[in-house]
Amino acid sequence: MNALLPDLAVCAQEPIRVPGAIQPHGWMTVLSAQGKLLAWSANWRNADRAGEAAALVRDNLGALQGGEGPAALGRIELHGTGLDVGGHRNGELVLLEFEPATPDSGTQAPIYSLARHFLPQLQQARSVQALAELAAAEIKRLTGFGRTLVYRFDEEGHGEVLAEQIEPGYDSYAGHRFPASDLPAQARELYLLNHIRLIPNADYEPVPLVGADPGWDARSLDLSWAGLRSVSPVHLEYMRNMGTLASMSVSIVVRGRLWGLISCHDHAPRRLPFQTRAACEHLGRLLSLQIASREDTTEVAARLELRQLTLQIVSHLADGDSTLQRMVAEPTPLLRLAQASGAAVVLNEDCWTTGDTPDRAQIGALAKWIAAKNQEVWSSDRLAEEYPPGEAFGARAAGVLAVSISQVHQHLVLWFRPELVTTIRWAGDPRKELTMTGGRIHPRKSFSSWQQQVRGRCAPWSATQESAVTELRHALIGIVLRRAEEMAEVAS
Ligand code: BLA
Repeated sequence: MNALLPDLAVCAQEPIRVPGAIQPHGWMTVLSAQGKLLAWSANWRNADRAGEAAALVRDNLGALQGGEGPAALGRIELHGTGLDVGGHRNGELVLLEFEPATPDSGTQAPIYSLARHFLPQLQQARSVQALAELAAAEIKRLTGFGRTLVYRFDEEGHGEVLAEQIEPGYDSYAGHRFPASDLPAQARELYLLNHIRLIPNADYEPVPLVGADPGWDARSLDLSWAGLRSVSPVHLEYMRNMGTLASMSVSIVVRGRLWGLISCHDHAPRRLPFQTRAACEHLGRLLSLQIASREDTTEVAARLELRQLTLQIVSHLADGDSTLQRMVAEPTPLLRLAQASGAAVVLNEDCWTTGDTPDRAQIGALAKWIAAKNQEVWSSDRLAEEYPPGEAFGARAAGVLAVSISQVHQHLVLWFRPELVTTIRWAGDPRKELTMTGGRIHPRKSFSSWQQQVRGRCAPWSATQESAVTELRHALIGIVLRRAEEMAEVAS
């Protein structure tokens, strides 16, 4: 965003899966597949303790599958202290995680309330927005965090806050945008795999892992699935700058993509028992499925409508012996197909228009420029950035969608959309994203609202609209070919 700032790609280089350390709210013991003690966290009293703790769950390890998150292995009593145990396999290794035991919630277990109350509510919600609001409220109820947010990533990776629940004393981020660089690429990749992380206290000292073999490299141990994994120091600083001591985030994964996150904050440290975390992870999965289903329904309805409009346009043309310029004589379906405010049919040097468009000479020049790209479909929601003469079109045509219907001739249909001036409310000025001191990167310090006005763009052309005009293109080519054959027959 600014040449003076260091390259953000630096952020993506931090090897967050192998920090060689854990957070101090628990203990870790690492065993070989044969049950031999290989490594432990330095906060055990000594190696014997780490081994004793592991021995108490040894009989349960058979249930652990590889490639999955931690499973609950029950509760142990170690020298008078109750510990909840989770474990997972990672290749040849077994990683055991121990946390101070919390009272058992029995049939009040949070997972039951999800099935009984939350899922039926989700199923009744009609929009993605309504789903997000329900999820923000439910996760707040389950966890008691002071602020819970549901945010969605846009095409550029920025996070847009859709729903929020806050307690008094918490700043509101509702409607704000968080820059993509807050969450670098390797973290997004990890969060696609492991759907939940909890940082009970951002002010912690990491606890190193030590090996039975003094030559063992703690940074060789993959902690991708470990709940206790020590997190990036840059992110811890980010949390402290935000006034957040505890945080949890849950991935929203739709069709294999990281769609967004549920993010929870608290001014004070906060721990959550394993059962609550499992319920939150489950909530994330329910939400993800419901979002996918709402998006599919919307998509199917949109496709159906666009197909009907395409038929309307084509049947009108196929009726008489009219040529393509007849399309502008019945502008309603043509404009609705692309949700445009103007359209033009260009056949070589000739041009017919309807609605708000640049003038004919301008369209002619633009058509020539687009035709030279030799693409079947081309679009831009910020035309003047790519085609400087487009500056002169002003607010009435900030974006264009074009289909080319001949490889030989300059035959195009173009749709225009007016400028849509939008205001983005950033949670902190993204140009002050990060600073570098003493070779170390620091995240931004301020999260206060900063407004950016975006000009010169139209509403983005959707993939559904692009595929609708592609379909129209095929139909038009069919009509043109049939005409040519008929002409040939008449001539012969
Ligand atoms: C991680 N960044 C994160 C996480 C969140 C955010 C949620 C996941 C960890 C967690 O659950 O707390 C960002 N937090 C947000 C956003 C919102 C929020 C967008 O509440 C919006 C509501 N961060 C920076 C810069 C760098 C950076 C400049 O700001 C890099 C130089 C790095 N953020 C960074 C890294 C992680 C991260 C490396 C991964 C932390 C880990 O899992 O180890």
